[in-house]
Amino acid sequence: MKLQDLKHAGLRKWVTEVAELTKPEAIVICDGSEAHYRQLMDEMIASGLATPLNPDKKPGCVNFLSDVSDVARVENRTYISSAKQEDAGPTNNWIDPVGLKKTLNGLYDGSMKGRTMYVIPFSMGPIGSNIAKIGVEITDSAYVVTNMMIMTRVGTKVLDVLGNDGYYVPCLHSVGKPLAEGESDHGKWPCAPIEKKYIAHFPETREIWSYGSGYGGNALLGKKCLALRIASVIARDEGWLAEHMLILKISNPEGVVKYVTAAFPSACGKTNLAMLVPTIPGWKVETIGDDIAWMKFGKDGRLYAINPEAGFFGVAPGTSKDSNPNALIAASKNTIFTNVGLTEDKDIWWEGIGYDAPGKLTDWTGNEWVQNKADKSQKPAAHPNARFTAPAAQCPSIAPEWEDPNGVPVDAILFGGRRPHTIPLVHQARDWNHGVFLGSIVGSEITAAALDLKVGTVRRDPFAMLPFCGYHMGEYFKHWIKIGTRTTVDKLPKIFYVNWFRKTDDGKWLWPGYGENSRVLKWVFEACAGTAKSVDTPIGIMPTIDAIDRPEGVSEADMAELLKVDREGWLKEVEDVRANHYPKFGEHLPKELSHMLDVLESNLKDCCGGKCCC
Ligand code: GTP
Ligand code: SPV
Ligand code: MN
Repeated sequence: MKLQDLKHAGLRKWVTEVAELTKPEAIVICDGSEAHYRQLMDEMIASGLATPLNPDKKPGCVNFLSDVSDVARVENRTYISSAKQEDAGPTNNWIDPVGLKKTLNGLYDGSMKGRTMYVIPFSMGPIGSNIAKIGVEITDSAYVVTNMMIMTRVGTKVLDVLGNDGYYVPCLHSVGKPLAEGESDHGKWPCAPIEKKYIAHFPETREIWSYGSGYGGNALLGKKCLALRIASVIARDEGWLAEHMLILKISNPEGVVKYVTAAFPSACGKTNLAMLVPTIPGWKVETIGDDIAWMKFGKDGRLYAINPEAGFFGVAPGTSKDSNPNALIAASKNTIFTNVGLTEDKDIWWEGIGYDAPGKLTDWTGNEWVQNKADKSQKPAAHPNARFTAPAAQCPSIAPEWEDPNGVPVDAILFGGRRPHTIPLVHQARDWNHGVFLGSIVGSEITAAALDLKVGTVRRDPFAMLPFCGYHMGEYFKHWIKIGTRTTVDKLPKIFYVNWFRKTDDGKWLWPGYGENSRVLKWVFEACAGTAKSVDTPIGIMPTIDAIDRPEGVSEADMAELLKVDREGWLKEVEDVRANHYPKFGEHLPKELSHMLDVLESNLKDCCGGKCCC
């Protein structure tokens, strides 16, 4: 398809203007066909950017090795460029849009020289459904095109829905590495240095301009940029929620179904929970989505969730037959791997895959690597944020209704993060506003999913949306409070706070996690059904000590520790939220939340005066 064949005059004009600025060698409109996918993959294999994997072991799969500066999202180069700085709020980087566009126009000038410019029409959500949002990404990266073809719905069908004048979110992307006459990438991942990377969002005009990075959330612009940062602004205006949440379906042995969404920060277990294989007999978990949920009210006054994506961009390390067999099967064919280790016979390997590295590997930096388990400081073969891009339809646990444009009715919302201490295995909010409070104070140890942060330190990551909220976080809290007033209490999802990541003093996991998390989901299910054994505590509603069956290896004392109200730890939380977290939001902090903080503090202080269970 040629540029002239684009029926949509506005789109044709935008593509023409971008081409004039970026000066590509050719323009290709992506039709979304398998033939185009194959052609692009063959080109990238021929140029040495992609390594084809062993067709007997991983048919249709490739591995890419990225640049060291391009292995994860870069939060300090990500901008919410609203007209007023106040509207971006205290948690986002802000640059005045006029200045930023000037800088970026300078960088985009000639940035696609020697490269093909691809135009990707894509739909977040099933094509043509009334909840879907259309975007068009212009990019000079074939890696981005092929990943977008897995992660979203791409092609001429989207252009048909767009018609002559339909609305789309323009998403501009360049890797920022123009090629001189006759120059090629020579198998080297193209990108710009960190200080030239910009992941820019213009919330008022609903535009995304990304420059200099080819990786994941920085470059696949339908995902974090559109479906979260821009969509959160649209959701605020239209009265719904765009969230960093998995969506799962859980059925009890009698076949009763509940739907659960869960917001955990990056690399904190969403994909794993979404694909969980229960260890308790008769229970079943199926997957609707693993990263993003759009939740809107249905006519019946309940919140319905849809997964706007079509694939999984999942963390590879730690994924094994034991921890997440469904992800391994989903990624066993037609999958793009990025930054994993490769065996001599061109199979994948990564830390935590469940078996030792078979012989010599090529690590993610392209060097020979031989496992040395005695050397605790050995660098990993796979980058800790190595990823697989796999079609959702290939996942054995995918629920039949995963593409239902009406979404699924949400019974429970979980918040969580990596907290080695203080936060119990599970507790339940007393009501919606208490749940919003719990979401607002979520903290988590930083993971390798962001390049520029210190791994392991705890930071507040409200609603797991710290890097993904497109406007003032205090206003976002208010939006959540408001959502709770839009329906009757009985129709609202129940809210829970979970923590799979408690550690003992000698650094061991106190809870085995993964499939064993089904025991906690069962209690959540029962709490929604009104049959859970629970007790009121200063921090909220908690399971009684015998309410959750203990998995092997968890003693009664461990369980008591996991379900304890750590009064001193919580008082420190209160102090930190009061001194360091909430003050950031100033006048934008909803009074309901400061009230909840006061209630929590007085509950904790009074707890020996009656209510206490600790
Ligand atoms: P993003 O794609 O970055 O949003 O990550 P995610 O939230 O989907 O996290 P994912 O499920 O990919 O898990 C990230 C890492 O946490 C992997 O290395 C997992 O093995 C590990 N993990 C997931 N669930 C558990 C758990 O229950 N317990 C423990 N200890 N580790 C877990
Ligand atoms: C995350 O970091 O939360 C991810 C990976 O899901 S990325 O698409 O790179 O944002
Ligand atoms: Mn994510």
